[in-house]
Amino acid sequence: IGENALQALHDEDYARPYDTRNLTHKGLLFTGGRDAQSLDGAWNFCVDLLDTGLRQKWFSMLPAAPETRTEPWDYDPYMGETVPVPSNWQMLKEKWYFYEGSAWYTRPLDHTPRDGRRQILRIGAAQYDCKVFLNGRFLGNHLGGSTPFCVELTNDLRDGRNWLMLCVNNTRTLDRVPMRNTDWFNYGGIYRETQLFDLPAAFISDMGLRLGSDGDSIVVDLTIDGAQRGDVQLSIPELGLEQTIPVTGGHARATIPARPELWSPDTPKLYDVRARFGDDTVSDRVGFRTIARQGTEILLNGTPVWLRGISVHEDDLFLGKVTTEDDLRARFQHAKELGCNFLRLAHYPHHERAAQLADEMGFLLWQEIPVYWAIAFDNPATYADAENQLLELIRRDRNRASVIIWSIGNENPDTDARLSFMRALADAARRADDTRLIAAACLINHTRNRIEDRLAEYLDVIGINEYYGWYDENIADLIEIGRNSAPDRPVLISETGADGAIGKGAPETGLFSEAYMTQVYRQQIEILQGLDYVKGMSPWILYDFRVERRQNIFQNGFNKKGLIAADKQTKKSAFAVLAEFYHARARGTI
Ligand code: GCB
Repeated sequence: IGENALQALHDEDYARPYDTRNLTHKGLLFTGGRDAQSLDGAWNFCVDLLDTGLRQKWFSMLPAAPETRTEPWDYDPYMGETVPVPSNWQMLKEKWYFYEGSAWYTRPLDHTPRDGRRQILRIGAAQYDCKVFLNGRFLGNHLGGSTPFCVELTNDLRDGRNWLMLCVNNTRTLDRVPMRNTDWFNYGGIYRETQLFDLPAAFISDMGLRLGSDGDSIVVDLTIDGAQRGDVQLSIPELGLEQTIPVTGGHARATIPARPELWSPDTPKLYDVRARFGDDTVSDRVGFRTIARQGTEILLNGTPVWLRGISVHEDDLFLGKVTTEDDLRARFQHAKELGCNFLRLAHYPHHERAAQLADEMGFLLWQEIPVYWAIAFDNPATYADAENQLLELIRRDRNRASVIIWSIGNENPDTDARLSFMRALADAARRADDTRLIAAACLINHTRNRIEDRLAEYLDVIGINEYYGWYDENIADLIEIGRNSAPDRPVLISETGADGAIGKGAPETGLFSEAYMTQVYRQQIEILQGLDYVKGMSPWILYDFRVERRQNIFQNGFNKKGLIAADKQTKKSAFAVLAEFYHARARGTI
C-alpha cells in the first residue's frame, strides 16, 4: 500500500488542510461587460461518498496512461465518466437522486502565458462547499451554495496543459447556512456558469453606482486591483456624462451632478455605464431610483407603493436548480399575468440574471440569504458563513434597481442568540449598502395572537409568513391578529397559501384539493386587504417545487402550494383569484 493511501486510512482529519483558504466576497470580481472564456461543458466526474479523494489526494495524481502507473488507484481524474457543467447531479442519474457528499469535477485548461496578464476563475455557484485545486495545488475553498466566487490562477498556471479540479460537497450539517432541515431540495454540484477571465495586471475589481441622497447626483464607487493610483474614465453617454475620477489607495469615488430619469416598474429606465482604467473596461446597465420607508409606508421614488408579489424558488422538474434565460422569462411572464410588481426570490440568492431581467422588465425584488429556521445561531463560524453569503449577494447585485429589499432570514426562533446574530447581519447589510430596505420573515405570537418579534425593531419591513386556513386551521385568528397588532413599520405578508394537488388521484374537496386552496386564497385576500399596515404580499408560491420531506400521496416529493403545477404550465384555480385581486389593485379599483 502506497504512502498516501496508508496515511489516508488513518487520517481522521483529512479535510482540515483544505478548509483554511477561504474564497469570500473580498475577492469577488465585478464582471459586467467583460469577455470571458466559458469553462462550461463536459467535466470528468466522480461521486465520492467516503471522501477518499481528499484522503488519497486524487488531485495530486498526474495524468498518465494506466499501463505506465506504478501504484494502484481508486479513481483516475483524467479518464472515465463526464457530466455537463452547469448541472445538478440529482438530475443526471437516478442513482444520484438522493446523493449527498463530495463529488469531483476535473477539466483541462490550456494556457499560453503573456506578460502582465492575470487569470481569474469565477464559479457562478456550487452547492455547498467547493474546494479548488489547480495542477495538484489547493487554491482555496468557498462555502455557501448560491453565490459566486473567484480565485486567481495566475501564479499557478503553467505554459501548456493545466488541470483544474473542484471538489464539491453538498452534505447537510447543523452548522451550515441553511442547516440540515429545509423545505426545498438539496441539489448538489456546479449548477451555474464557470468562466475564466484574462485581465491586465491592474483592473477594476468592483464598481457600484447609486442615486445620491439629494436625487441630483450619481455616486460612483470603484475598486482597482493591482494599482494604487491612476485615473478611471467613467461615462454614461445618455446623460452626456464623461468624468475622470482619480484613484487613490486603490479606490475611486465621486459624486457626479446628474438627473437621470428614475427607474420604476412602470418606467424601467436603464442607462449604459462604462468605466475604463488603463486597458481594462467594464460596463453595466443601471437604473436609478430611491426606496425608503416612512412610518408604515414603503416609498418608491417618494411615492407609496403596494407590493403585489409572488414568491419563487429556483427549481425545475428536469434541470433542478440550473437556470435558463427562457425559464426566467417565462417566470416573469407568469408574474405579469398575475398582475405582480414584486417577487420574493426565496430562500437563497437566485441566478444573477434574475435581477438583471427584473431591471429590464420592471419588477421589484426581495432577495434573501438562507438563514432559514433554527441554524446554529451561537456558532461564530456559522455567522461568518451567513455574513459572507449576504455580502457576496450585495456585492453581486448592488447595481440592480429592481432589488429593494435584502432579507436576512426566514422564520427563525426568537432566542437571544438569534437576535444578536440577526442584528449583526442587519448592521452588516446596512454598512455594505445603505440604499435598500432590510427585512426578514418574522414571527407571530400565537398565544397572544399578534405580530411580535424582537427582531422587528432592527428591520425596515416586517415579513410575516402566515398559513391561516392551512397549518393554522382557524382563519378567524388572522382577523384577531390583524386587530391586535399595531406595527410601527410596514408589514409584508411574505408567505401564505395552501397545498393544492391537481390531476389524477387529486382530492375533490378538503385539504390538498384545488378547491380548498382557492378558498384559502379568497379568505386571505379578503382579510389582508383590510389591514392598512400591510403593504404587500408574496404568497407561497408560483410553481410547485421538489422537496425530500413531503411524501404523502398527494405530494409525492413536491410542495404543492404552487399557483401553477411543477410543469410550469398548468394553472390552478387560485391563480385567477390572486390575479383578479392584483389587477384590481393595480387599476386602483380596490
Ligand atoms: C414556510 C417556509 C417555506 C415552506 C412553506 C411551506 O413557512 O418559509 O420554505 O416551503 O412554509 O410550504 O410549508
